[in-house]
Amino acid sequence: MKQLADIVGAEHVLTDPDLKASYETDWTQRFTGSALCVVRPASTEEVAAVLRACAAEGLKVTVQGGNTGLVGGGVPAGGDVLVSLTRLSTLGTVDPASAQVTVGAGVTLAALQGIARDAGFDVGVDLAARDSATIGGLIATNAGGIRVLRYGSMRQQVVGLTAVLPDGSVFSRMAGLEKDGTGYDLMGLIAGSEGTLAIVTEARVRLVPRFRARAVALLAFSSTQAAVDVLPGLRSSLPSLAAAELFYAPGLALVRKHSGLAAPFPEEHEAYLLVECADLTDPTSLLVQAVETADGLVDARIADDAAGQRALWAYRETHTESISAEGVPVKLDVSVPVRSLPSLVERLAPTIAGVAPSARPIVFGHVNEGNLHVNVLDAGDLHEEVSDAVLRLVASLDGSISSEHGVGRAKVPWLSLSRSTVEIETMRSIKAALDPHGLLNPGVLFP
Ligand code: 2HG
Ligand code: ZN
Repeated sequence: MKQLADIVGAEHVLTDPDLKASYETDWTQRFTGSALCVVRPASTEEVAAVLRACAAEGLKVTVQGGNTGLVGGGVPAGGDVLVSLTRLSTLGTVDPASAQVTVGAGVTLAALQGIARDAGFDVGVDLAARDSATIGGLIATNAGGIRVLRYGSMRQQVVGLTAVLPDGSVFSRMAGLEKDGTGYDLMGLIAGSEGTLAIVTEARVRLVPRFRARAVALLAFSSTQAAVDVLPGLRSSLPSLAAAELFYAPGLALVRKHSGLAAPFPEEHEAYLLVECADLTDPTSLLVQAVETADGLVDARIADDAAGQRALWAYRETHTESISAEGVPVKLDVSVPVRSLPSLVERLAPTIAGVAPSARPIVFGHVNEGNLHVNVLDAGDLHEEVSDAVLRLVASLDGSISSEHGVGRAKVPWLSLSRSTVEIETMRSIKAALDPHGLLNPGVLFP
């Protein structure tokens, strides 16, 4: 501990239980672990020195960004050193020539969006936890969110990375080369490795154009199939399509209960699709036209002003907090090929009722990626059973047990439903090559 204090300063090594507490539990309250101490380095060099000191003492390390993860990946395993990266908060200056910017791992997504927008750009990734989620965590988990349809996940936004390997050596490729054909894609490998291979300390992020002109529509359908069926038409007629988010009547009811929002339509409908177009010129008339010609719609609302758009987004973006206000849910994040989405949704309720009859599933997600967030309230002590039943159903539809939240500690028992033995062994070989002593993020990813 003395050695860690020498590296980061005594005030940044927290051992007092009260001071450690907020780092030891995730915000959903589902995962808790006791850290030996919380260390808050402020530079790549300090992270490297902390890792060397921990390795010398045989201490394991868990890495944490904004602590907004949903699979327990950033919560201490117990008896390990928790390295919090929020002090790595350097904001670079946007380089307009390359449309890139360099930022520290502890910078929040909202702060990055702020400097990008001030310079006439934007960030390709966006998600509801933007005010707390950090760039390092977004990269480590290859976060997705609401813009994947247009710009891909976080991995696609990374053009440069500095990361500290478990032995304290530093990997740094920060030139921001858009083309680089020299061997393995190590940045792509570290992105999405959930802190099991290296600690990301700094990134060069590719920016996207800032589209100020927006139009948002909330579309109502009588089935998931109808909502899925309009997507190809929207995609082909709306080049400015930037988001397509799905939710259902039970989720909307919960959101309204906790937010006090008015009902969006005079009648309740089975499924809702929130779509957003973003462009240089006002996309409203194109969106109106696409909506008017779409088949299977039972109602629609379009907002062309910022306040109206925020109000429509609130129906979707307050799902997570409204669910948490009801209790601690079983939280699953799955994806299936889009054509199988209606079948998944149809089979979810009976599958869950089969193992937990009084459970209340709340489902929403990102339709373009076939990505459903399955939150199950009132599962009592049947969390494992519910997870197992849903994840097996997903696997039977060729889906993934974790679409965008990562495997963390929560999904480890089910990894083999999504990854073959050959794939898991290959991942283990990579882990053994980079982290032979299993120092980083013990218990995350691997069974
Ligand atoms: C979202 O899409 C996030 O809002 C959170 O991925 C999902 O709370 C969830 O299950
Ligand atoms: Zn999501």
